Amino acid sequence: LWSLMNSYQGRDSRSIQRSIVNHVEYTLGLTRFNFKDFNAYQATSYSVRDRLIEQLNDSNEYFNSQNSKRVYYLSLEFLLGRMLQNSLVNIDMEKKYKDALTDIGFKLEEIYEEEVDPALGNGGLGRLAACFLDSMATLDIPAMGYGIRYDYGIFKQQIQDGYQVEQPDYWLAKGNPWEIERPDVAYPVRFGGTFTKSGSGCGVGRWEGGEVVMAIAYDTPVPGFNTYNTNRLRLWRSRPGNEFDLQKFNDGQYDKSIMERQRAEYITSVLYPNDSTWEGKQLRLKQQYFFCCATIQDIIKRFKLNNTNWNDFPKLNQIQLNDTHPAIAAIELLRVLLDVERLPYDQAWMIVTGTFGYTNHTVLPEALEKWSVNMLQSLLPRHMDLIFFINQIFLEEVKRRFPGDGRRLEVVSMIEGWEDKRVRMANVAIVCSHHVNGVAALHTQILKASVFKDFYEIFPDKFLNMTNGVTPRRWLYCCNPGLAQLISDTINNDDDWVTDMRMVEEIAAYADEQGFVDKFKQVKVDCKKQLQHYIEKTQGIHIRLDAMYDVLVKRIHEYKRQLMDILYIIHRYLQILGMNEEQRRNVVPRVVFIGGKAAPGYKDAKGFIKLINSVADRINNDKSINDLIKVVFFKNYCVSNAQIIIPAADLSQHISTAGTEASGTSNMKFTMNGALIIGTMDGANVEIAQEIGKENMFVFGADVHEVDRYRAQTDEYRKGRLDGRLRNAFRAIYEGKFGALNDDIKGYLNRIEAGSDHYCLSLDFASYVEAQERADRTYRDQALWNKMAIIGIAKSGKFSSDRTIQEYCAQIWKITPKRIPNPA
Ligand code: DL6
Repeated sequence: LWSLMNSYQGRDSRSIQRSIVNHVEYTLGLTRFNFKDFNAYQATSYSVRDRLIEQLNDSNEYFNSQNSKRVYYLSLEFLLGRMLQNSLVNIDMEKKYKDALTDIGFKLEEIYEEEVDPALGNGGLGRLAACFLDSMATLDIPAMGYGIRYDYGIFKQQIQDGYQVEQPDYWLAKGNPWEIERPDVAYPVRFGGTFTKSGSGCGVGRWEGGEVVMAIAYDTPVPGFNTYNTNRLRLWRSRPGNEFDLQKFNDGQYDKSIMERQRAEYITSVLYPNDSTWEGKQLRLKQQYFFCCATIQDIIKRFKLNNTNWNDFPKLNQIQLNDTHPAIAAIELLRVLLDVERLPYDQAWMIVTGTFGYTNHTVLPEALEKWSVNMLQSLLPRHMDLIFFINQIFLEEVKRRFPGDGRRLEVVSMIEGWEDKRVRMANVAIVCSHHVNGVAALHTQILKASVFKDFYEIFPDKFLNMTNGVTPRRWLYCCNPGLAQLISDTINNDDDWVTDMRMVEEIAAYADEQGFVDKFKQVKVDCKKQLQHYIEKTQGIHIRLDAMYDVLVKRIHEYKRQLMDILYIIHRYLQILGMNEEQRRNVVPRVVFIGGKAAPGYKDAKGFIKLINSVADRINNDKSINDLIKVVFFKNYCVSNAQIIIPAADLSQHISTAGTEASGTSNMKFTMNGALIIGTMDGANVEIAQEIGKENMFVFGADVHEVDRYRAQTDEYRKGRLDGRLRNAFRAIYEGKFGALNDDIKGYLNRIEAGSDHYCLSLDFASYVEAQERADRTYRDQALWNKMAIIGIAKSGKFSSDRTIQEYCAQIWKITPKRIPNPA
């Protein structure tokens, strides 16, 4: 077969064209003499995928032949974004494809726009998983991602009368050229039924009956940048099981038996659109177990290809849990080792705790998953039994180490409550893992000091920090080619920095050099033009170029405080209304972009969207202020339009109440693209400030301790201290300046006025206004502004996800890169 190596795809223009045209004809079944941009996109993607498959297969063969240690990243969400450009860039063929396509009458940039944005994630957590895949492949780590192939990704957001309306995102409607369906990789997954136990202690279980569905694999190749290595993202789709209810069939209930089989397909139908509030829906638990069960079978099968000694399992397999969503995988592995492989409990437990790591992404209590014991028991009886068992052993150990500490037992127990018992999945994940990490220094500190304090005292060595990062391939090189070129030209004329972001530090030396600064300014203007064009095209709004682009884009949530931003805009608008001509000349014109999706059931967040749109409506139509402020609700914020808005931003807002945002990752992207941050000392903002210098940001607001003290005060106290400017903004809303009031938002504002201010808007408003004024003053001094932006870019190297993955490899997974020889 090696003699057929030359059947590998050629890299010359003719071969590229031939492969595209062949796909038009043989894969799409169209005529090669007449096809549209979308077909060109499909055929180009298939052509690129062919190359990726070669690399993927070779990488996989190589790792198998070496019995390589592997990392498995388990995540219920992968927010991948478009694949074509990223793949071409990573395999270093963007230019070749561009030229080849131009030759046959297509523009690559236009073809990029034909791709749907695969959005199998809610926000930060899913996007982080996608960045990690890119970095693991780039760093030559034998790794795989495992998740769910949802039919419907995160909903598409439309705005009607200022309100969010959710539209289903059936992203597969026109097919997905990036995936490879693998009907040959399929595993049964059981739900319900009964289990009987023999033996003492945890015993050996026999689990029978219930419903069996099949998990079918769909693989997406993940190429690294500047390496032949290509990893695999394996997503599972549910299909009816092989067992057919013959009884029903024979009873003449043919249609019913078919319909019951179809129920199996619902499991992977839809991504739950909540990013922080957790609801105990049975289907969600089914999704979690479904994908974990298939994944564990797949991992064990791969392990058994080359191994027989189970004690080698943790040495060769590391499984990272992206939050608690896949935590049931640890119990599933335990179950298989005990009930299928018949290992003794102590050995099985050692294997489980040697294999898993758990990443926490939130401190919000409502986001910590808890499953009803009854639900778990009926769906996964053996797993519930095992959780009771390991909990008992764990609590006995805690009792021994902390005698008389009943409170601690209560807190660390995996089971909560008496009548309505629930399983705390975070506690399960902590006990089952060898390491538990937070995603930014402050977040990890909070985990140790409060959220998981009692666990930290039990397992001090388990807890560590892994500050998040983002891939510079997508978030700089692809989305901002002008800046990427400027960096390459300035530091060493090539792209080494793309895999070593620390190298970008060199550009700090040019922050005062006029020639460089002019080029940087031009890059920003070009990006702003691109955004201007996008807004005109998608929202029909014309925005000026010569304004500060002030951007707040993320999921809409009380803790992220979009409300504070819009209240500030109202304050600014009222101020301008009261100014004379002379004073107005001094105002920095701003285009304010606020964008993000609200969870469909989150009434307050949806109320904020309505308020933002109402304010936009009034301000944008007020000719008297002459476009000094323009407010744009940036619709349907997603990965592909993030790639447009982030490079264009001047000011970028990260204004969560201190102690609530675990990390944030868009703050890193904005910094890499030369936007200045206005932000609180929360999440990764703290480390960004350490790296680039607080003086290069507009930092404001209470720190975590001040927030705690403020929250401990009475409503009366807070009411007495309501900021006057905030009160005026409320008045303007109540008086109907921004249209008819939605009762919910009115109630919300009333509560803040009455002193119920959990997210500390009133506490932080004065310093927020002051920081905004500092931003204005700085913007008037363009030389200073650009210098700060350039230093931000230069010192953003730490926030490459390559650094993050290197830390995971060294400290949690204990794995080293394995570079596969390039056959070319
Ligand atoms: O770690 C990725 C990302 C952080 O940057 C955000 O700060 C955090 O809010 C987000 N967490 C979630 C919550 N999910 N759960 N559970 O998306 O994670």
